[in-house]
Amino acid sequence: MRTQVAIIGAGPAGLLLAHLLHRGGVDAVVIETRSQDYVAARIRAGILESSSVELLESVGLGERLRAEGHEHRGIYLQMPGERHHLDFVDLAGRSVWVYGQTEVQKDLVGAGTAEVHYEVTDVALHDVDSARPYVTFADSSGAARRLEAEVIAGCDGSFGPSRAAAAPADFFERVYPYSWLGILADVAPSTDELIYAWHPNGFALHSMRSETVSRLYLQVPNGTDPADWPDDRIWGELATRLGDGEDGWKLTPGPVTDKSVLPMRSYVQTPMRHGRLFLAGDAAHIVPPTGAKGLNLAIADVTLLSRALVEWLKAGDTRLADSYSDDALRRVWRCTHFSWWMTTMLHTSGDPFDAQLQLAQLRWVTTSTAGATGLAENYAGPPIGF
Ligand code: FAS
Ligand code: PHB
Repeated sequence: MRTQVAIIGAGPAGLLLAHLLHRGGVDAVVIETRSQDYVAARIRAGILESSSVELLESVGLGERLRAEGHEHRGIYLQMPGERHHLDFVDLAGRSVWVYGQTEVQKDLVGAGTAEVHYEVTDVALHDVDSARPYVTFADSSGAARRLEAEVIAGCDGSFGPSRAAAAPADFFERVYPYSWLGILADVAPSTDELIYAWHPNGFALHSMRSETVSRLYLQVPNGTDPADWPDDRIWGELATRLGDGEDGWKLTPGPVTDKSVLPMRSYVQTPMRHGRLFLAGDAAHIVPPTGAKGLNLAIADVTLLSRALVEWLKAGDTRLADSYSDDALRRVWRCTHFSWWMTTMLHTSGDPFDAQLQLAQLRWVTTSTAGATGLAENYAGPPIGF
């Protein structure tokens, strides 16, 4: 098999890259270990920055988003006895959109612009330092295949082979001493916009997917078994941490349809390129989801990468390809810092000094325009390619 760009991974980074390259007249082939149904059903991110929405709209992927997504002006920050609204549009001139990653994935598959080989195995990258890199794998029938390309894009997330193939590289990692227990529930959200709550028992987040589906999270110790958290225990703890009963506010429970535990860590691998192998999305970096950045960073990476590869493979101009890693890492580090800051500000450690520092930060960002603007600018996100 031969193509111009071999893309490993059919998550949002891989599929969006294939879509953008198709629009730029560059051929690509995507290979994916999981089945199409499995990838489509994975429950992941829920928030799109304005710049992500504008990008998706600009390439014909915005119709359902605009029709079914929900624009939010901001978020609530909560401490025991007080809830403050931060209006990102007033503070930073930008909103965010609630539109699940599963929906983005559905729109990307629906675009029909990517050639994807699902359920492949034994994927290996070869000669990434040469002018003729290639990927070997077994296709879904078990037949050995060789995909020759001019460039390989590693969009295979945190457990794919591209990270190692991009070595030698520097990597930076921070593992947090807590995880998130996340639920999906068939119940209307009890809030109009997201609530991020600090509580002595631990962090809680009330998000949503639609008018009838809520998405909520609880800080839990690492290694928590979801089986130890029956639905009524989850709803009880969410009610406590989110301030059920305060100022007449009620958290309405409902049937839980999905329950999972997500460990929290920050990871950045630099550079995001090695020879003719380019990394994008979770293959290059992981952020704790407190800043709602993971999916948006993947979108920003492949927007830059697609422009670089079109310039290179269509016009022979390698300047954007040569600066891709530095260009992408500016946003990656900005978002890595913000995700770390939101995480360490909102998750309790049991240390009373930490707790006072966290409350002082929260009081600052909820009472000072300067503090609130800083949070708003980062949460709503910088323009792509800043
Ligand atoms: P992805 O991991 O989505 O896609 C990588 C793809 O590569 C996968 O389909 C995988 O099967 C495939 N792959 C792996 N190895 C391969 C191989 N050897 N060969 C071929 N294919 C291979 N972000 C948020 O903003 N908010 C959230 O609430 C949130 N929740 C999350 C929950 C979980 C459990 C996880 C893991 C992540 C979550 N994220 C969240 C982050 C998430 O949204 C990612 O940022 C986003 O999926 C990044 O997209 P990709 O880079 O495409 O990586
Ligand atoms: C979600 O809706 O899944 C979500 C929203 C905001 C976050 C993390 C997850 O910070």
